[in-house]
Amino acid sequence: MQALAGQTLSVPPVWMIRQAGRYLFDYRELRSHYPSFLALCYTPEAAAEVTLQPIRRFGFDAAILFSDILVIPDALGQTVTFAKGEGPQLKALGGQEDIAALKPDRVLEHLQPVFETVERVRSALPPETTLLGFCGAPWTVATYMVEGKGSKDFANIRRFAYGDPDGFSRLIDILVEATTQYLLKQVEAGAECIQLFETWGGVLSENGFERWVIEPTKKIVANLKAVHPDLPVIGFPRGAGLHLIDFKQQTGVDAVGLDSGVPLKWVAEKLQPLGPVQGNLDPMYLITGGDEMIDETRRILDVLRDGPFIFNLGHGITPETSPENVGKLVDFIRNYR
Ligand code: 1CP
Repeated sequence: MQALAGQTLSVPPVWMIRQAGRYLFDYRELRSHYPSFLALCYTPEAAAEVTLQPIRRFGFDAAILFSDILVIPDALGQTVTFAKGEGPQLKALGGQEDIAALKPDRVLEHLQPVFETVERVRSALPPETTLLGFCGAPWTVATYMVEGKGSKDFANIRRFAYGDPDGFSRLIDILVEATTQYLLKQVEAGAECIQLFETWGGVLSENGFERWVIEPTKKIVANLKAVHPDLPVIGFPRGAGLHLIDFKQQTGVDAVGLDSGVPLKWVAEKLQPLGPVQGNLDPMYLITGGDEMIDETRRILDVLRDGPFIFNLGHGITPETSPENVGKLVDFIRNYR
């Protein structure tokens, strides 16, 4: 919370995207008792336990709620399944009738178990550990709703957004509203900071990024801050490149998450003076381990620790990650001067 408020700390705080999950034996064991991934997400006692596992093991400075960005389409009535080894599957939205059939009114009721998870985690966490709530940003969530699954070229959604912007904006407006309501409830339940994951922001044209990433994010941030002026919001527009400056300045987010490709000298000169940054170790270094992982971590710390900074990965931990390397990384960060 201090780093998010703009303080430069001698030891930067650290947490990791996907820190809870498949690389931990304890997670796989617990997961095996649930019929589906979403069933686990909607069982507060279990989801709280998964959130806490990496905190107990590694002592991260922040816990991230265990859930998924795709609970929003699920709550809107577009059934989501996670087939084993294949990632998410949704019945792709076919047109305006499908958008009109979404059910924004039932979102909060459907997601009630998530709020209970947040309450349970907050009361179990040490007071010095920040609890992060999160949500997918509208564009990224819409990619799954329109493509029906993860995509390589995002052809269907780009055709929709570029060819019928007014029709597409109806979907984005529904997502802005649902996301706002959902995040406000997370905060009410005990989330102290919110991260917005814009994983697929980098596939858009310049105008597309402005209209479908910056504009909706700006609305959500304004909606949240209207109720909670001091709530810190982290935006993570993966692949945004040179858009990062506009993203920071125009959306009103407090901090910006960096993917592993962003040049750090540029960040230190142009972006970090505008506010805290978070990132950006390539998660593959958690698999290589060794001197390579430590050298790369030192490089990141050396460039970014003279300003407000939160250590993180540039993308999510992969299932093959060795928990031992995660422990070594955290030790190195905590002891490096
Ligand atoms: O048990 C399993 O097999 C499920 C694997 C899994 C897990 C552990 C999925 C399916 N989601 C999650 C948890 C998750 N997802 C968290 C929990 C908290 C934590 O970080 O520890 C978070 C924050 C997410 C966010 C998420 N889900 C994003 C944004 C972040 C990112 O990695 O870019 C995205 C794109 C998703 C969609 C999703 N959910 C699951 C998968 C396999 C995917 C990706 C599909 C694809 O690549 O398109």
